[in-house]
Amino acid sequence: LSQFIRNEAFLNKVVSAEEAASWIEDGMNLGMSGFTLFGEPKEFPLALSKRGEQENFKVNLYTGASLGPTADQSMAEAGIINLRVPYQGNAIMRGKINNGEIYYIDQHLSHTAEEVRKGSLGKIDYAIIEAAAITEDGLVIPTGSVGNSPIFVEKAENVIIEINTTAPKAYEGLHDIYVQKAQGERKEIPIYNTGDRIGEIGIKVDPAKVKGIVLSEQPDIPSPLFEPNEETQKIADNLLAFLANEVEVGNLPESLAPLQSGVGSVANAVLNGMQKSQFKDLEVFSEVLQDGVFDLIDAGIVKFAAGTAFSLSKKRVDSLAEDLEKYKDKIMFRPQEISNNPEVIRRLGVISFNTAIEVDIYGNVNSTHVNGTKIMNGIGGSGDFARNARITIFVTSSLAKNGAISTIVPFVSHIDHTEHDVDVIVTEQGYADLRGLPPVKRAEKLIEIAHPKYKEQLRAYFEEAKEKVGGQTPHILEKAFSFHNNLKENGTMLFEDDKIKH
Ligand code: 0RQ
Repeated sequence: LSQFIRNEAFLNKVVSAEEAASWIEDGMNLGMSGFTLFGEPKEFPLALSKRGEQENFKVNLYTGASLGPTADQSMAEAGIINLRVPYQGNAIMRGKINNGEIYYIDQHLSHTAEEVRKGSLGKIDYAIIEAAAITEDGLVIPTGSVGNSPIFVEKAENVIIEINTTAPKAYEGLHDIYVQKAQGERKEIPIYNTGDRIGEIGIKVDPAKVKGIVLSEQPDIPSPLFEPNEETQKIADNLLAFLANEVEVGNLPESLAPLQSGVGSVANAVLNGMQKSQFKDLEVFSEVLQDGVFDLIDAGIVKFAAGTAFSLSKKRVDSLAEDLEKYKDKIMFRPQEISNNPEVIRRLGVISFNTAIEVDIYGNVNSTHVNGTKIMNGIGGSGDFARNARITIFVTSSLAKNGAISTIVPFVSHIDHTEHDVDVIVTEQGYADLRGLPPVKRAEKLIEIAHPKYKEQLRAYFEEAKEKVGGQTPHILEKAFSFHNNLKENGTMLFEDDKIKH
């Protein structure tokens, strides 16, 4: 035990997960570590969920981002969550949010720490943080994510630390914990290069606040492996063609600019594609580091990658301890308030690419809601990057649900990223570079990359809107959701021929 808890002040605090769970009361606010299934406590939430099966209580759960089966899922199933903030991605939890059993605040991931600091989410009763070790100096070493753990620990009345004895030793030294000061005491965040180290290797905690230490042997849960398929490959090829053109015309060097990539299949296909590209000496300034980043480091193409969390497949989880030793000086995790910070994103000139659910003909992007109503996951960090990046790219397949849905529509049913934030849209049909174009010209470009079976319908709407209504951004409001209404009534966005002509 003394190799994990190296400071005596903490040694006599070890308790069972059940005992720690028994301290939680109805209505409490819990700040938990964890981000994209990495770095979340596991024994504690399982014990709390078990208690919830016998007793009636609910808590508000704040985290970095999405948690996995042992936390988000087990707690949702046990019915013990009142409010969830700021991101989730679990099917069971999503269902309960959409049927009204759980409240959810879908928040920019760089904002949550400041909301906690300001007190607008209430006081944090307990911070529950997974750790690889507690050092001699009393620093808590996080595991595969930092997320919002520093602010939760700072503001919490009580802290529970879950030491994961299976965590790779090389986590120690990987993190760069810089905590933003309160308003009035702030200076610039001194990151001028992706790899600048500005903080400590762990989270400072007052031993008096640590009420208990729980031990865990549960490893992190791997994410699915996203192998490129024909479609995601085409989207990736189109995005890479856009970047290659930027290099060719002299807008970007071959090292591009620090990259942020969303999670999922297209992001992985793009990173895969970069292995065979002309780009070199790349840097990653992102939120989540997935398999593709390690592959690019292996291939000598990425020279440094900073983020706030891993999201890795089984293969990379299995080799993580070895990879971390190998790449210790090439990878860094910061709190999400810093990894996603607008000031730093703007200073470094990040190129960002994230996935859209739907895009409208003027370039507004919906990343979160199906048919304007049902939440999918959340905005995550996509807004932090989209508003502030040097080039903001969104990718999507032009069709969803076997062609019943066109992802390019007259008007998005929910707006996460406005036309003012969006530079380039990429589908398997090509890319639309919207930079420097007014709305009516953006529409021309966007209709070009819609699926051929929906192009005529989109063009008919656009032409009618220009002719009958006109204006800066032509819309016929009665028909702006005609695609969505048709989907609801007929199971497809595709009109019969006579409707296209209106
Ligand atoms: O449905 O799961 O039933 O098959 O949406 O779509 O194509 O598998 O794509 O997994 O990359 O998810 C935007 C949701 C895309 C994700 C989103 C249906 C589709 C499928 C998933 P099924 P795909 P992905 C970094 C940045 C927001 C957060 C973000 C996301 C399912 O990327 O949550 O960017 N992004 N964070 O069939 C109805 C449409 C649809 C649709 C797709 N127009 N209408 N259903 N689907 N388009 C990460 C973090 O911040 C942590």
